[in-house]
Amino acid sequence: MNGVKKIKPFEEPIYVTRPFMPPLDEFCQGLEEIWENKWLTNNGPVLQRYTKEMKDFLDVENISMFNNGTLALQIGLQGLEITGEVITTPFSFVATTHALHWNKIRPVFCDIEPDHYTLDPEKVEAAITPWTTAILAVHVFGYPCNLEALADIARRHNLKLIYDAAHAFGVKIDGKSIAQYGDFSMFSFHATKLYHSLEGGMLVFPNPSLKTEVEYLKNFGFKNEVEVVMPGTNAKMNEMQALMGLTMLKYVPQLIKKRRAITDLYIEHLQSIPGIHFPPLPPDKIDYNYAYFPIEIDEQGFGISRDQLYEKLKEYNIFARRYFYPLICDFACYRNVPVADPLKTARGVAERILSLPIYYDLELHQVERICDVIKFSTY
Ligand code: T4K
Repeated sequence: MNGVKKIKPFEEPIYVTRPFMPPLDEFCQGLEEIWENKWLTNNGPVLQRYTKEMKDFLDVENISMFNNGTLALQIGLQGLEITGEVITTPFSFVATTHALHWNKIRPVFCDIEPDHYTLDPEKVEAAITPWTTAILAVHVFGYPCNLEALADIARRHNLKLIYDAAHAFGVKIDGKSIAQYGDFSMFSFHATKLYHSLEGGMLVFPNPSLKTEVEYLKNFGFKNEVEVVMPGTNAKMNEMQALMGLTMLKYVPQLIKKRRAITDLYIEHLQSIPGIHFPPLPPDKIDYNYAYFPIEIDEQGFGISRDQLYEKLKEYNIFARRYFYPLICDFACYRNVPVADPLKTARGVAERILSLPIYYDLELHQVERICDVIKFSTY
């Protein structure tokens, strides 16, 4: 008899993620203030408070808030005046490369490491040309890149080092925020992230002079009422976003704790299943944020392919996602970008990867049921 038939599909869809919603009354208190003072955007008082609290939270001096992570990244690149070629990963959300494209920068796709899917420093070094100006690395799924090796390459070759830290909010290395690495780090506060501001983004950078530049760029280039000093755009964070971000900040430890419990349970139930692999947890010196729970399906060992499992889960109302498949270099708009490296690891991972549901409101008994469906999916 087919074992899996005995497991009932979920009545409500289980998505790969759901946003955490802070207590409504806390948000409403802030809304009353916004209603009262009628200041909705353009560096309002809530954003100013939020910015200050975020600086304290991360223990950093220089930050700038944006209406989303994509524009933050685009503007950061423009602020640093990056041109020519930038070495980057094909294993990310497509916005990473789009931000280069919008700055007329040529992406150079480079392979990743097999364990945590971040840029492989050896491959990065091999991809450097006279036109290379920067490395754009991604802490994909919140796993820190090989920070020391990348910093060493950047220093030796005089390149800028930029981190797309969209997934890495809350990650620390030896107690220091991951935001404190590189020439800047970009964080996304999109609704699907473990910590969000409805939509939102943030740049963190060590050099205070970048602040003036990015603040102009995100506000049409205005220096004051009558002076426009550069052709900027509109990428400001509004007061509703700032309020959500501010309200959420104190919940971050609690959100990470729950995700850790979910991760532990997935590992406990899935680790002995042949053909299922997952990245090792980062070493002890890293406070990980458990942003995603990616697994790799080896069809030979597991019995069905990643795509068959993905479809099977849907029958049970479970909507896992193939983050990140296809690789960015395989999207129509980037297919013509020359790729020197065969991207062997990235191609393999993209074929096998599946991100399982993980979010604050996911109950542990639901995680067990998802694991049961996976376990019996090959029967
Ligand atoms: N760099 C990296 C490495 C990134 O991952 C991202 C964004 C960026 C840059 C750009 O940052 P932003 O400009 O977005 O700030 C989602 C997110 O839209 C995207 O922000 C995120 N990465 C990417 C990894 O995931 P989709 O197309 O998978 O989202 P969607 O709408 O299919 O949502 C996934 C699931 O989440 C839904 O099935 C249900 C649930 N959901 C979603 C939303 C929007 C909710 O329950 N409520 C919601 O409001 O891209």
